[in-house]
Amino acid sequence: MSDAIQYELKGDIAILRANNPPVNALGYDVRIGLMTCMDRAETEAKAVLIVGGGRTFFAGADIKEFGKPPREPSLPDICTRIERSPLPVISSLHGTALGGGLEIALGTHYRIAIQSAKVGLPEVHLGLIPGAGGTQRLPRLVGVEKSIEIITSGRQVGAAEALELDLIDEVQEGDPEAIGLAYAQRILDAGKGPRAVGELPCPEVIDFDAAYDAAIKKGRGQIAPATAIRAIEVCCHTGFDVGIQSERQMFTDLLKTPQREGMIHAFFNERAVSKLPELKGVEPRALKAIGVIGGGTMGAGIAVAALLAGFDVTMVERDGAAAEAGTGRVSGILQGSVTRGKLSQAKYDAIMETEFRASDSYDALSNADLVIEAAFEEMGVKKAIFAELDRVCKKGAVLASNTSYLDVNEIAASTSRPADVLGLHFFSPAHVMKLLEVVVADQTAPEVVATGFALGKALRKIAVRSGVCDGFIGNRILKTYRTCADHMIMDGASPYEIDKAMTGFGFAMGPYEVADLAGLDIGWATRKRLAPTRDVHERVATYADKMCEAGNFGQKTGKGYYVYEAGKRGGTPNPDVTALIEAERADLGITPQNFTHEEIQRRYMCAMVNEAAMVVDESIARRPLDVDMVLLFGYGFPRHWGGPLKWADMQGLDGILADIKRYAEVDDFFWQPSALLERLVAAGKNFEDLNKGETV
Ligand code: 3H9
Repeated sequence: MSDAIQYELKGDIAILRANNPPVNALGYDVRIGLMTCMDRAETEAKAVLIVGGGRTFFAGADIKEFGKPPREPSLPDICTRIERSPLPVISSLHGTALGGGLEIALGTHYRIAIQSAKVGLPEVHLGLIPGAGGTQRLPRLVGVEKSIEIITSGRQVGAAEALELDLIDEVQEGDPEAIGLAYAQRILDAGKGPRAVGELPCPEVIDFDAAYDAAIKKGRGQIAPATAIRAIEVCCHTGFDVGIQSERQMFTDLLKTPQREGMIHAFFNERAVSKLPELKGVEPRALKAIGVIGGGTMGAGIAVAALLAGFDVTMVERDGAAAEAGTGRVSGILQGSVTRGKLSQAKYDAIMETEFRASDSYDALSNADLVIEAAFEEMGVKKAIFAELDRVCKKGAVLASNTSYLDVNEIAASTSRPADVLGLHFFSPAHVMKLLEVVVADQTAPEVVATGFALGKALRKIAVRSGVCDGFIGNRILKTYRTCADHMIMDGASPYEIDKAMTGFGFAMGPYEVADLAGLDIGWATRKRLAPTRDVHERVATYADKMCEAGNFGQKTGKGYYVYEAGKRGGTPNPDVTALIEAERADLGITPQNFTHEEIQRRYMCAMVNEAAMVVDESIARRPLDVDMVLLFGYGFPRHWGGPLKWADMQGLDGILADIKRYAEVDDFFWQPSALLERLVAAGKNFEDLNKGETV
C-alpha cells in the first residue's frame, strides 16, 4: 500500500498526514489513503486530525489527472465521507490549502491554521469551478457575496482574513501538527462532536442574473467564473446533496472544454518554460550587484524590478542631469508602491539611501555582477556602450542588452568577451510585465544563459529562451499579425472592428488600442528603418505615416486611432483616420470588402500561428510552448486559449493550413505557409507532439 497518507495514532487521536511532495496534490493514492485511514481511525480513535507533511496542506486536486478517465474514490465523495464521520475531524492548515485542499478542510468539522497559511479556491484559473463541494460549503460558511468574490477571483486568502470570515476557527503559531493535536485534544476534552458545514442552512439569495452577467463581462470570454455563480445559486435553493450533484455536473462539463485545456497548458508550461534541458547542472554566476545603463522608462523599470528583488543597483546615464532624472523615475515608481501600501516607507528609504545610486560614469560599474543596457535602440549607440562595459566591468561580469530587435551577435562582437554577452529583453513597464526573453547569441556561454534565467527567477518573471533574429520571438510574431491587421484595414475592415473582434477573442485590448497606448511614433520609426530594405512586393499602408506626420501619436498626444478626452476613460474612434484610410483605398483602387468578426479573428490568428511555426522551425523558439508563454505573458494573449499554438492545436492544424493557402491565392507574398506547419499536417501531428519531444 502507498504511504501517500501516513497514519499514526497518538492517544485518542488518529493523525492522517499527507505525504505526496512537493505540494500534496490529491492524486489517486492520496484519495485511497484518506478513505482507508478514515475507516481505520473510526475503529480505534476518538478524533481525527488531517494535516499536510512537508511544506503545505493539500494544494488541490492533482491537475495532471484532469482530462484522463476519473478513478474512484472521487474527491467530493471523500469530503462527504469525512463530513459524515461520527468522529470529530480536525484539519490543521499550513502552506497553501487550495482547491480540493480547502474543500477537504471544509469537509472537516474544525479548522485551525498557522499565521502564514493561505486558503483559496483557484479552480477558475484552470478553467474550472470547485468540484468537491467548494461552491456548496463555502457560501454556507461565509455567505454568498464573499463566496462569489473568493471563487470568481481565485485569490488566496490569508489566515487572518479567513479567521475573520469564519472560514477557519483558530489561528495559532507553531508546528501545524502540534497545534492541530492540541486543538483536537481540546475538542475532545470539551466533549464536542462532529459539526457538518453541509448541514448549515442555505445562505441568502441575491440577484444571481446580475452577478452572472458581471462575471461574463469581466471574464472576457472565460466561462468558469460565471459558471461558478450558477453553482453558488444552486446552493441557495436546494438541499446539500442536490447541490453537490449539480456542482459535479458543471465541473465535469467544464473539464471537457478547450478553456480548461488551454488554462492547464498555461499552468504547466509557465513552469516548464524556464527549465532548459541543456542547463541541467550548469551553475549560474553569483548575482548581487546589478548595473543598468539608461534611466528612461525602461531602465527605471528594470532598476525597480531588481531593487524590489533585493539587488543592489547602480544606474549609469550620460550626464548628471540625466542621472538625476533617472533617479526621479525610480523614486517615483517606488513612491507609488508606498502609496498603494505595497512597500513600506522604511524599505523605500533603505533602497534610496543605500541600495540604489545613479552616476554619469561607467567606472561606477566596476563591481557589477551583471549589467543591463537599456539605452537608445541604435546599433552604433549599443556598440559604443558595450565597448565601455568591456573596459570597466570586472572579469566574469555578465553583459546584457535589453534590445528588442537588434542583432545580439553584433553587439557581442563589439566586446573582447562575447561569451559573457546575451540579450535580456524586458517588456514595459519592466517592474510589472512578467515576460523576460533571454536572448542567446552564438557565443553566449551556458553559465551566462543560466545566469539570465536565474535573474528571471529572482525577479519573479517568466523567462523564455530565444535565439537571435529581428524582434526575437515576440516582436517578430507581433510584426506579422499586426501587418495582417493592417492588410485587413486596407481591404475593408476598420481598426475599430479589428479591435472589437480581438477583444472578443479575449485580448484585453485590440491592436490599435495598444498602438495608441504604446505611441504611434514607435511603429513609424520602425517603418522608416525598414524602408530601405523592404521587398517591393510588400504591401505597406501609408495612412498611419500621415497620422504621425500630423503629430498624432496616440494617447500621449490625445489623438491616434482614437480621440482621447481629458478625464474620460478610453477613447472614441477618430473620424480623421477613417477618412485617411478611405482616401488610401481609393488611391489604390481597392473596393472595400466586409469582414465579420470571425473572419478577422481567423486571419489574425492564422498570421500569428504561421509566423510562430516559422519561429519554431528556425529554432528561434526551441519548443511551441516557448512561443505560447511569450504571447501569454508579454502580449496579452488570452490565457484561456493557452497560447497561439495551443489554440492552433485545438482548432486543427489542417484547417489552419487550408485557410493560409486560401489567403495566399490573393497575396502569396505575405501568406507563405510555414514548412513546419505543412510537415505537421502531412504527418498528422500537432504542436503538442513537438512539446513532448517528437520531431517531424
Ligand atoms: C482542484 O482542486 C479541483 C477540485 O476543486 C475538484 C476536483 C474533483 N497538481 O508552483 P510550484 C506541481 S483544481 C499537480 O512550482 P510554488 C507544479 O507543477 C487544483 N501538480 O511551487 C510543480 O511541478 P514541477 C486547485 C501540482 O511553491 C510543483 O508542483 N489547486 C499541483 O511556487 C511545485 O509547484 C491549484 O490550482 C497540483 N494541484 O507554488 C493550485 N500544484 O516542479 C495550483 C503544483 O514539476 N498550484 N503542482 O514544475 C499552485 O498554485 C502552486 O503550485 C502552489 C505552490 C501555490 C501550490
